[in-house]
Amino acid sequence: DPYALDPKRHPMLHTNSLKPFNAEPPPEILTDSYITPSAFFFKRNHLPVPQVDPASYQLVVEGLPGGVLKLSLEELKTKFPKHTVTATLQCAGNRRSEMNKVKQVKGLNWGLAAIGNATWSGAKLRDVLLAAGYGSDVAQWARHVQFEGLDKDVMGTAYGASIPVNKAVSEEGDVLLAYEMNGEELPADHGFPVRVVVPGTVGARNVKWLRKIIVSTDESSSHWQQNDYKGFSPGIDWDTVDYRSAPAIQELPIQSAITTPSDGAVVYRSAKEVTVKGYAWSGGGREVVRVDVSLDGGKTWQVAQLRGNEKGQGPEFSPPPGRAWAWKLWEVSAPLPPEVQELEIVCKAVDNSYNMQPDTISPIWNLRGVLSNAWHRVKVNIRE
Ligand code: MTE
Ligand code: MO
Repeated sequence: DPYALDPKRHPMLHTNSLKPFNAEPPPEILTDSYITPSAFFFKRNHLPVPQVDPASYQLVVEGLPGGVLKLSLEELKTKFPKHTVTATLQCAGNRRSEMNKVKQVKGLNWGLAAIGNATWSGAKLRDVLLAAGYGSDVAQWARHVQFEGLDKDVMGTAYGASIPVNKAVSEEGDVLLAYEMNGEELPADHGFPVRVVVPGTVGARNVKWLRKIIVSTDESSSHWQQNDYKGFSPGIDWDTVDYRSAPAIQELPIQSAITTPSDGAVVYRSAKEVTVKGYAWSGGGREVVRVDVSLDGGKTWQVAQLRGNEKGQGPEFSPPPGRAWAWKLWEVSAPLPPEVQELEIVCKAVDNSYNMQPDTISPIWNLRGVLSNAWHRVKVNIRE
């Protein structure tokens, strides 16, 4: 069993698949703290977790005129300044189960918790590429930076992905070769000893158990870059899909969801009030500037209170423009409307480019069930 050495996991996680391990926390845990504890952070593995000896670990950087650069873990930690970034990571398949209800899609049936927010620390990818010989001459031809993991399938093929070179080398891109998560060494499930953290970019490009970095004219040739993690029209089915016709997902669209109350929950009239909580985030460093909440299916709306970041700054805190990598948690308390037996609670977020979520799923339905970001709706029963 290639999964026999996989690490232990928290029993409260909802498991979507055991081998490989894919699991998400109960949604309400996400809004208990701004930083998602690593034990509760969703885990998305395509393959067995590789066993890595930190003493003999080597990170390989290829494709630059200076030749191949090899770095030990110690060198990565000591030769480059350590940076810390708070960034939200979301799987392209987050909220796929809602899309699945409209019409069947192919993929793990994620709920709304395939997302988490952590502080990541490590060397900047930019610094490592510069040390390896990246310069203006390379910028003339280089277009992509490819990553390869140490995790392999039965054929020996490693997990791989790539990002545009501009994102990789930009001073404002904040791409990390992270060796810490939430102030501790990376847990095995999250990529020990080194993973790429690409803030604002879909989970799939945040390659874990990083073995190799390749500066290239081309995107990664891996299955996950070429034939997966792409969006299609609702009219495309498995007979007509052409994966070459769509770009690989990189920056994710605006997203929000209600973590509590849960769908089907009961509130008592005697409580007089209902409190609604959730998360909101947008890709590409775009900042969430507003979350609207409705208790009547979208007829009337109120503006939720946004919770700022972990340093105690309130909602008035703003990250540098274009570098809003972390989510906003939000909350609304409202009196229970009289004479109704049921609430249909809805949320929708707005980012600083005024991107908004679509109101329904059908127009964004796609055969792989990715990019599921319609208004989130939960029904709640009121009991006397
Ligand atoms: N990196 C490797 N090497 N192998 C993987 O299976 N899964 C990717 C990405 N990086 C994956 C990987 C996907 S699809 C996602 S959503 C994120 O890791 C999940 O990161 P997490 O498990 O730390 O939450
Ligand atoms: Mo993912």
